[in-house]
Amino acid sequence: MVSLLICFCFQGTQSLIAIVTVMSHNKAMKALNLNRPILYSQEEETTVHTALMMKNNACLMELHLCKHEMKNFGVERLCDALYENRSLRYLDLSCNKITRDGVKFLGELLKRNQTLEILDLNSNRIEDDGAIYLSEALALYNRTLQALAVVSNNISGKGLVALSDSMKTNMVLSYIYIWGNKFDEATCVAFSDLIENGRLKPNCTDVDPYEVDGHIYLAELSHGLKRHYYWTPSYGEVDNKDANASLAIRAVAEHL
Ligand SMILES: *[C@@H]1O[C@H](CO)[C@@H](O)[C@H](O)[C@H]1NC(C)=O
Ligand SMILES: *[C@@H]1O[C@H](CO)[C@@H](O)[C@H](O)[C@H]1NC(C)=O
Ligand SMILES: *[C@@H]1O[C@H](CO)[C@@H](O)[C@H](O)[C@H]1NC(C)=O
Ligand SMILES: *[C@@H]1O[C@H](CO)[C@@H](O)[C@H](O)[C@H]1NC(C)=O
Ligand SMILES: CC(=O)N[C@H]1CO[C@H](CO)[C@@H](O)[C@@H]1O
Ligand SMILES: CC(=O)N[C@H]1CO[C@H](CO)[C@@H](O)[C@@H]1O
Repeated sequence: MVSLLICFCFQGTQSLIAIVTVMSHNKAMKALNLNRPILYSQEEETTVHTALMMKNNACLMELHLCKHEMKNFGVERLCDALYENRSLRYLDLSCNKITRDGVKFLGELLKRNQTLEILDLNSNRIEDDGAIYLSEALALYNRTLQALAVVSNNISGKGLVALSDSMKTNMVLSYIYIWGNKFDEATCVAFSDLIENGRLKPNCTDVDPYEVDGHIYLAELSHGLKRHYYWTPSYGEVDNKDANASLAIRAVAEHL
């Protein structure tokens, strides 16, 4: 079985659609990086085509769709395709335009299907309501998601505390990245508690609690989800092994 890595970082819409069409019937590729295409349209065509591809593709485990100008319409199409799909483990939707309405579909996906292990929503705008949808899915239904990143999503204490609460009932979610949101004292205390009682390992998040005059604050740590990309140069073993999506998944699983 051969896994290939593609990084078509600067594809235009047409060539991206062509790639995605070819991928529909590809049986070997385990991971696909379509980050940062040059888009000339606001119609979310690339997302719609990628969603169609995912309906047919039965082997892709890792999909990166960073900076696709994806909005709620696109997320809905993608989730529609993924409800039925059982192979995708790592979905990267960072740097898009997903709001709380789009996150509803992802929450539904987490409730209905149980294959996703890593979900990257960094730099969208899911806000408190979006965080709460995700928290509900994670707290009540489960249980495959191991890593969630919601860095820079304009989430305030309400949403962040809901996420921390979901980690008390969901024992599988082990990596959570929250920097760049609006931390209030309740957030700082909630995450400090998770870390203190061992539920959240200090190296599985991007915040580090500290105390000044009886108040808890969170400082930023450089850890992030990106180091789980299987092609990340700092991921030491890439030289010895074929680029391999399961490496990324394995890397997460091994650190539980
Ligand atoms: C979720 O996981 C918990 C424990 O891991 C289990 O008790 C519960 O039945 C699961 N719920 C669903 C909907 O899978
Ligand atoms: C962030 O969320 C608040 C509501 O909590 C809203 O008033 C504000 O406009 C949002 N900011 C951005 C940049 O979207
Ligand atoms: C996290 O720290 C533990 C020890 O506390 C270590 O065993 C583990 O390998 C570390 N994981 C990562 C991802 O660095
Ligand atoms: C992919 O990675 C897994 C886990 O390290 C390994 O067992 C497998 O042999 C690798 N496959 C390829 C084609 O390198
Ligand atoms: C692995 C897997 O289950 N892939 C499915 C993805 O979705 C299509 C369409 O629903 C299925 O045919 C594949 O089997
Ligand atoms: C593993 C799993 O939860 N599969 C579910 C994915 O979604 C379809 C459609 O809702 C269900 O039929 C599967 O049971």
